[in-house]
Amino acid sequence: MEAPILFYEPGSPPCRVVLMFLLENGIPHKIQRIKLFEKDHLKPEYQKVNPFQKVPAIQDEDGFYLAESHAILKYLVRTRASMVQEHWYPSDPRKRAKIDELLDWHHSSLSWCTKVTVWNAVMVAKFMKQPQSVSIPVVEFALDRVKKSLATLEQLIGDGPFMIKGMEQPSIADLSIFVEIDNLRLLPSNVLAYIQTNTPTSNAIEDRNSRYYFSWTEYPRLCRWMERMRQLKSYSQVHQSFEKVVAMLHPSTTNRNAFAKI
Ligand SMILES: N[C@@H](CCC(=O)N[C@@H](CS)C(=O)NCC(=O)O)C(=O)O
Repeated sequence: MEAPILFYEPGSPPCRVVLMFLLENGIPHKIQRIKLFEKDHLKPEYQKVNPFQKVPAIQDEDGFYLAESHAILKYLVRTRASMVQEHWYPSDPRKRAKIDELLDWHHSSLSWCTKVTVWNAVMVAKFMKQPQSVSIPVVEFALDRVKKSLATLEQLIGDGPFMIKGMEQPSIADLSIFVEIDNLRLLPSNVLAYIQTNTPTSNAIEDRNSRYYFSWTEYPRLCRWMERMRQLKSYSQVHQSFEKVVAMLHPSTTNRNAFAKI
């Protein structure tokens, strides 16, 4: 079986999910970089790879193309069954159904609010330097949904090591949700102050009652689970540039070290 080509942008959480999965399972692959800022994904030649014009996508043998990270993960499980460790997507129908449930919830409820918040607070306000074009009510709504989603996950994980009850190792749902919310480390603790004044996050740390206040300390079980997920051997390889951006944006906060205290 030929190595699939992964169309990849390191800044994209679903791309990082697929790459981590390939590396964790030792699946041979090639990477073709798609630079979103250079609009590679909108070029006519990419249309045949992914008609939805997003990353990730893969090309398998015989010019078979597939987009959507969750569809790609399941396809790799089915076509590389001998390489993929059972715990990622167990054949037990109930475990599998619970994984599917979480993957669907990720797409319907989690990913839009994390993307809207990070996109506006970090990409538009900070990197593009256009805070005036950020809609504050939209960010407020999305951030509220982010916090509700994290609170739901905090309940769901309970005292278990991973998201699916009874599982001692991570599934593809753990992987997808983990990378999505790990991306929230790009956020400052006071999102509004950051957008409007570009102040360092520490200035607003006391304002815990603000609707715009975001803190990992409210989700201690989730933080422990995230630390567990970061132990996956592929994490650092795939997140090198992400970690650099987090360190550059929030040099004064202990960000990841904060987890150790929780
Ligand atoms: N549901 C898709 C999400 C894909 C997606 O939104 N990718 C973003 C990068 S994270 C993208 O390609 N954005 C480019 C655009 O929308 O123009 C998946 O899980 O693969």
